[in-house]
Amino acid sequence: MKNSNITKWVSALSILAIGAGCGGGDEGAHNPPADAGIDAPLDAVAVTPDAGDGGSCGTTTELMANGGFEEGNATWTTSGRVITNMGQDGYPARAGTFKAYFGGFGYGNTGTLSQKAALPAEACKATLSYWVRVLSDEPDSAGEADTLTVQLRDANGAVLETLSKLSNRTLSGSYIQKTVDLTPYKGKTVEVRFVGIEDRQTPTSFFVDDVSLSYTH
Ligand SMILES: [Ca+2]
Repeated sequence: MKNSNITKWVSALSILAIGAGCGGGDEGAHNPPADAGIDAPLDAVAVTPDAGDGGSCGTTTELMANGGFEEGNATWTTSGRVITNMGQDGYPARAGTFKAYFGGFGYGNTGTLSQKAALPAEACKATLSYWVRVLSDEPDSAGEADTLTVQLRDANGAVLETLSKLSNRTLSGSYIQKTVDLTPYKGKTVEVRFVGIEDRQTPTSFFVDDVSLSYTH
């Protein structure tokens, strides 16, 4: 292939990548459309930014309330001991003094934490993010003995998708950020639910802080 052709292809793909933007709103909106046809003349593939369902993506709105847990249990539905300010010395919150703390008991128990939010249909992108730290005394041979599952449920509580599964096999000495694209669920009321389960012995601690569910429009 001649270098000039490569240049044209790269240019065409760059235009597509910019044009796809947030306007498409669907999962994978940041990838060029599969049917765009890179053989098309350059004049034909120029895409207007934010084409599609129209909204610009300039404003971000936070839907989670008390996502950093500093107001204690307010706005969250919980079972078990989850939201706490204990353990600040060795296991501090990522920010402030409160966090969600699953497990750490070393005996069989389950803790849950959930909050619902309505994702507007006009959103051009919706994103869930949270920070998590996992410490465990489980030996390397233990397999996934203790788990923290992040579920997306509908307004009636039915599971739509398991977004993430952490365990004593996914340790992190400091808080790390997890991000999930929830744009495909725009127009729906969803529930984000964390479920921490420990088996009968040997503790694993899952710390969660700064949960955010936001959309741009
Ligand atoms: Ca906090």
